[in-house]
Amino acid sequence: MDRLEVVVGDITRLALDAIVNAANERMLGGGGVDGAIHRAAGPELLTACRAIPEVRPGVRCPTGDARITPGFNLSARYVIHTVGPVWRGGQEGEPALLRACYRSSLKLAVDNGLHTIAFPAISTGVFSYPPRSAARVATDVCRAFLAENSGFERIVLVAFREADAAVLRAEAQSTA
Ligand code: AR6
Repeated sequence: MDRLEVVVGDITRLALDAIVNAANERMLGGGGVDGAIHRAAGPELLTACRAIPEVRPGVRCPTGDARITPGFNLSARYVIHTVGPVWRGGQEGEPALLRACYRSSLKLAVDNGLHTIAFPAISTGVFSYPPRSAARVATDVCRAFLAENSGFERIVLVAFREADAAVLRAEAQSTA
């Protein structure tokens, strides 16, 4: 299915309707791809994140959920912030929560009339989710979504390094 692509590179450079941020529940920035997106978008992104109401103290976006802001200085029009699970061995609902990240981000894209989106490998950095299992979740959810949403044009899975891309491509092919 060629509407699902794997590319290697820096997600902040992509000119799509939305790029997805691997955020945390506070949504006030951090390291990894979150830090890169905030740096590239500029300080208005932090202001926009602060304006998102907390659902409970310190939580703007619960794990598995997603929120949308403009992209400001990015080439992408929007940033969809989602919060992946911290890997704690796999028996604490991590796969369902990671699936929920991809699903809620894609739903938010559709609800906002968007047609192209890029995802980083959510949870596979600081949050330690095993890359191969995470790649399986990402490709499964994206394929199922594209099958049900024929008008959606493009989902790009972004690998930061070539080794990560190989894992994603292997999963994308094995579920084709
Ligand atoms: N473009 C694409 N992918 C990237 C980029 C980039 N510019 N930079 C890193 N990656 P991580 P997480 C890859 O740690 O595990 C933050 O502090 C990276 O190689 O960014 O969900 C947040 O504030 C890895 O494959 O996100 C949270 O507190 C993937 O992005 C926490 O980290 C995800 O790594 C979230 O941890």
